Amino acid sequence: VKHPLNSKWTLWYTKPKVSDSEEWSDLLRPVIKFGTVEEFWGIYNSVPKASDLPIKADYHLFRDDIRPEWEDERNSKGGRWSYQFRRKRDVDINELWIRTLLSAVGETIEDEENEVNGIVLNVRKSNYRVGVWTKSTNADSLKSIGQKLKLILKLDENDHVEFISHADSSAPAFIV
Ligand code: M7G
Repeated sequence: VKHPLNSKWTLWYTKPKVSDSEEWSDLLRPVIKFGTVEEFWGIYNSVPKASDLPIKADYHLFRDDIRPEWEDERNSKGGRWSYQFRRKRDVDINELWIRTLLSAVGETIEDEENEVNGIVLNVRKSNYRVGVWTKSTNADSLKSIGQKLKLILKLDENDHVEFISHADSSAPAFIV
C-alpha cells in the first residue's frame, strides 16, 4: 500500500559552479518527481545528506512542476522566508533539513493550502541557508509560515527569519 501525499513534489539540485562560463540554467536540474510517502523516504535515503553536499550546491523541493526560480509565474508574485545558519555554530543541518522537508510534504508549515511552493537549502562556504518560497505576499498567511519556520528550525525568540519578495529583494518586508 502506498500513501499519497497531498501534492506531487520534485526534488531539484543545483550543482556548484566551477567556471564563470556556467550559468544558473546550466547548473539547475530536476532529480526526481514523487507523490507518495514511501517514494519520499526512498529518495531521501538514496540522495546525499545535506551535510555531504559540496559548497555552492542547493537542494530545492518544489510542488508539482513549479520551477525553483523567481521567473516561474507561480513564484513571481511571492517571495521567500529564510534563515542562515553559520556553519561555525556546528549546526545539525541534516536534522533541520529533514524537519523542513517533512513540514513541506506533510503541509504542516502552512495553514492555507498550497501557499508554500517549495523549500530550498543553499550550502555556502560559511553558511547554510534554508528558504521557504511562498505563492503570494499576503501578510496574514505569510506571518504564520514565518512563525512555523522558526519552530521547524528550532530557533530562539531572538533569532529572526526574514521575508523578501522576489519582486523586491532589496529589503526585508517582514521580520518575526
Ligand atoms: P543564491 O543561490 O540565491 O544566493 O543566488 P547566494 O548568493 O548565496 O549564492 C546566487 C545566484 O544564483 C544569483 O545571483 C543568480 O545569479 C542565481 N539565481 C538564484 N536563483 C534563486 C535564481 C533564480 O530564481 N533565477 C535566476 N535566473 N537565477 C537565479
